[in-house]
Amino acid sequence: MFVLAPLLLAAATVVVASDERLIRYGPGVDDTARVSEAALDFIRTTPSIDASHPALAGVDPSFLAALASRPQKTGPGFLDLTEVTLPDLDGNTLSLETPTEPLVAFADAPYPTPNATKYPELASLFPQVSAQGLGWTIGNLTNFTTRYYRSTIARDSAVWIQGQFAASAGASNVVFIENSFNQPNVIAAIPRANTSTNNEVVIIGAHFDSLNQRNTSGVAPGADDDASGVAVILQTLQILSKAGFRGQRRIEFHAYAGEEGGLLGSTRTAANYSSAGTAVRGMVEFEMVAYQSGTSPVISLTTDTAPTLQTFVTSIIKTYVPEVTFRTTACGYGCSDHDSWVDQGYSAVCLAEAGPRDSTLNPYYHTSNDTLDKLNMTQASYFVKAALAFVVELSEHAA
Ligand SMILES: *[C@@H]1O[C@H](CO)[C@@H](O)[C@H](O)[C@H]1NC(C)=O
Ligand SMILES: *[C@@H]1O[C@H](CO)[C@@H](O)[C@H](O)[C@H]1NC(C)=O
Ligand SMILES: *[C@@H]1O[C@H](CO)[C@@H](O)[C@H](O)[C@H]1NC(C)=O
Ligand SMILES: *[C@@H]1O[C@H](CO)[C@@H](O)[C@H](O)[C@H]1NC(C)=O
Ligand SMILES: *[C@@H]1O[C@H](CO)[C@@H](O)[C@H](O)[C@H]1NC(C)=O
Ligand SMILES: *[C@@H]1O[C@H](CO)[C@@H](O)[C@H](O)[C@H]1NC(C)=O
Ligand SMILES: *[C@@H]1O[C@H](CO)[C@@H](O)[C@H](O)[C@H]1NC(C)=O
Ligand SMILES: CC(=O)N[C@H]1CO[C@H](CO)[C@@H](O)[C@@H]1O
Ligand SMILES: [Zn+2]
Repeated sequence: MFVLAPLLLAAATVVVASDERLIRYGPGVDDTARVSEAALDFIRTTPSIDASHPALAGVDPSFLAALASRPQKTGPGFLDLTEVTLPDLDGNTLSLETPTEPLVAFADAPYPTPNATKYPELASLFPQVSAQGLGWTIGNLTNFTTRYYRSTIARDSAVWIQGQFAASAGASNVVFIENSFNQPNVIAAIPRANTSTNNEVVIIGAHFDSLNQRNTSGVAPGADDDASGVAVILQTLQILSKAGFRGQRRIEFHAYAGEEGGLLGSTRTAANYSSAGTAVRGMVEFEMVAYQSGTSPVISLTTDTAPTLQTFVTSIIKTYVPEVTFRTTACGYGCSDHDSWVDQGYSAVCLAEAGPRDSTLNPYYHTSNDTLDKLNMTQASYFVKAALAFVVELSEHAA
């Protein structure tokens, strides 16, 4: 069983005032802070933090020092755990667990060695990867003026994704996990073939909210960040559903809300799974996958988390996606939704077009110019191959 990391967890009662948020900014026991909404709004919308700015008066200096140490702010750089402390629609509150030792002992589950001979169906699934289909999804998602999690239309894009998921997976296999703001997480599943074999879940995810960092009320197309990741998980679902694929493990496709606010939707989802005792075999986040700065495709793997899963995913890409240049990159704490899973002791990694320090990173992200015309769907299509290989290898035979 590869359930939870061997961490000593102690439940803690957490009370958060209505004008403050509970932040975790690093893996250590004491790496938490209570920060006012106003100061957090400033932090969320400021690419480079100057700790002496008046808007940051009174903010925990260790939190500010941690933010300043990030390579460059791509993701929020912290986890906002406040969502976890809020009741769900049924009035149940998730238990917020505070680690009693540093969160360095990631679930280090053993993984198999990828073997293309053992999964011959992948060779027939790969030709169905469609660059055009990815562009269609990104085009439709960028058609929402914004997908900012606090906008008045924040829910519309979730409903659109629900419709797309349901068209492939069937409506009964799609659920919302509601958040305190008007943008739920959307989750689709391909149930396992045989309910008596393995109750672990294989997850691929991406966030569907977008951010215009200069003006949160402004246009925020978020084509690369992260409609591109949503397009990858949606197409993976479409291809597997069309083929009638069923593995020994359940496969889930997670579209997260409010990532730009502090991994809000994924912290709540991961805490929900942890509270329910759900075992996760492995989780991969797809975060900005369609911008190609050179003439050839690149896949970058983040190196901050889950060493054995990193080795497995590296090997998946080298085995099944030899067309790409493979790179590794440090992402920094709180850089995307996979960190919400790591925070709950699960094995999770992130795939992207580039790391936050790389000059090849999309220069348009978090602006009104993060649009489809800047992207290359051939580059994005290699991530669908990686996603297909990842979920088939980990679900089909339950090894
Ligand atoms: C957790 O997931 C279950 C099942 O999907 C759902 O009923 C419940 O509302 C979720 N809890 C929260 C806090 O979202
Ligand atoms: C790969 O899978 C094939 C078919 O299941 C098997 O015969 C072969 O021994 C496997 N190779 C390795 C290196 O495990
Ligand atoms: C965007 O929306 C407009 C108006 O509804 C529609 O005509 C167009 O086809 C859409 N474009 C994409 C790429 O979805
Ligand atoms: C389900 O798996 C169990 C354990 O491997 C096996 O005994 C059983 O025959 C399987 N059932 C079906 C319907 O495949
Ligand atoms: C932000 O964008 C909105 C909507 O386009 C606009 O009305 C507002 O003036 C902008 N605010 C700033 C400060 O540019
Ligand atoms: C898109 O990327 C592929 C390789 O991934 C390259 O062959 C192609 O020329 C690129 N297209 C454009 C329009 O840059
Ligand atoms: C978007 O691109 C246009 C045209 O290149 C440029 O004038 C504008 O400053 C850019 N806006 C942002 C927010 O980057
Ligand atoms: C469901 C949906 O909104 N689909 C639209 C996606 O974009 C195309 C145009 O590219 C429209 O024709 C679809 O109606
Ligand atoms: Zn993102």
